[in-house]
Order: sequence, then structure tokens, then C-alpha cells
Amino acid sequence: MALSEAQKQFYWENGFLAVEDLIPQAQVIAMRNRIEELCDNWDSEAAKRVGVQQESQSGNPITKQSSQTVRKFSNLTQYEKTFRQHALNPALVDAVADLIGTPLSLYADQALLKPPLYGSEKPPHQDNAYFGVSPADSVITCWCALDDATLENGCMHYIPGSHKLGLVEHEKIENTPHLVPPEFQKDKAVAAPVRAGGCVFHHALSLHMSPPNQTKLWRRAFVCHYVRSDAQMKRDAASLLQVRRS
Ligand SMILES: O=C(O)CCC(=O)C(=O)O
Repeated sequence: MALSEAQKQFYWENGFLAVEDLIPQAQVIAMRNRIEELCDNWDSEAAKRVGVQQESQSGNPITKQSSQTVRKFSNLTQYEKTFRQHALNPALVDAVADLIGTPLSLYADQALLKPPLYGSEKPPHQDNAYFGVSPADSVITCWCALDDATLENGCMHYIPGSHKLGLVEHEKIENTPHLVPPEFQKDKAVAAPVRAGGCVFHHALSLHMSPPNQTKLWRRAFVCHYVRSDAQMKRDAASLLQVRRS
């Protein structure tokens, strides 16, 4: 889907952009169903090969590990056709190309889940603190809601314009995989709720976080991080899924 000039301007001004109804409901349901199967079989080989992570492995003090406490799967596009189809969806890739240009590769992908009541906060960060891609303008995250993402269940929150700050210092939170900046002005963050099938695009330097899930329903998202294939990156560019040549 081609973006309007106003949408492109909003992205470059604010460092994020929400677009409703980008992904067809049939595709959303297919991804949700597969995630449900992987959660139900969270101890299986299929879940392990996509790096199943429990809430308890991410700093959440709960010790329980079950189908109801799964937080994350990674690298689904490598093994799962439904997720690869999503990453290559022309409507999505058109929007990404409109924002950061071509050629494009998929840098990483992950299903980020907030289980009912247990789903914890994703602490504030800039994605490029993890990725280290240069220039940072050449990386974009497409966060696709698989359930309606709301204030109550932990939708994305952004500090508008923070991508213009450059990379800020991050510190590791001990015994967790999280990197966080020492200061984050929560009161300056704005919420980006979207319906299932809607996507939020964000810049690699945009400061963002998501609060805990306080509801009795899942908040699930499938997230694709796209990179310009000509950027400098830690990962071997030749090994990445080619998304669009020109
Ligand atoms: O899904 C979430 O709650 C956090 C997502 C996030 O931080 C990201 O996509 O970079």
C-alpha cells in the first residue's frame, strides 16, 4: 500500500506511524492460530526451533511455565510459511519501501506476546541499541497487531521525535535480556493503539516501550524488522531474506 505524503511526513517527524487495516483478517487469524498451536506445545521441537521464551526468562518474577505464560518466539519466517508470507506481503513491503527505500531485507522477526494478566512490560529502548545498524535511518520495525492493541492490554508507546536524539546510552537490566536507557520520560510517551491487522512502523532510534497486559485476553503481535540491504550491519547481509530488490 502506497503511503500518502502526510503519512511519510508524520513518520519522519515523529519516528513512528500507525496504519490501520493493512493486513487482511484471514492472514491475521492464520498467524494467531499458529501462535496458539506453538503456545499449546511450547515444549515441542517446533517451539524450541523458534526460540520459545517464557515470561519467567525475561525478568518477570513468576516461576510458572505453561502455554499461558509464553512471551516470545523468534525467527519464525525461517521455518513457518504463514509468517514468511506476512513478511513478504506486498502491501507491507510497499509501505516500508515508501519510508526507507530499497533494496530491502528482513533483519529479524519475532512474535511478541503478552499473556492474559501475566504479560509484563517491555522496558523502554531504541531498537538500534540491539541491532547496531548504520545508518540508523535504514532500519524500520513493523509491529503488526494480531489482537486489538489497547491501553489496557499493553499497546506500543513512543516518545515523539526521539529518533532525532541519536543512539542514547543503554544499560543491561541484570538477569534479563533487556537494555534500557537510564532515563525515560514516561509522561512524554504517547500510546499507539491499533486494531488487529493494523501496523505501527517505527524508526530504529525511536524510544518506545509497552506496559503490562492488565486484561484477561492475549495481546499478540508479529514484528518484522526490515533493513536496507546496503546498510552496514552485524549480521551477514547475504544470509538475510531478500524482501525487495528495487
Ligand atoms: O511488543 C511489544 O510489547 C514490544 C515491541 C518492541 O519493543 C519492538 O517491536 O521493538
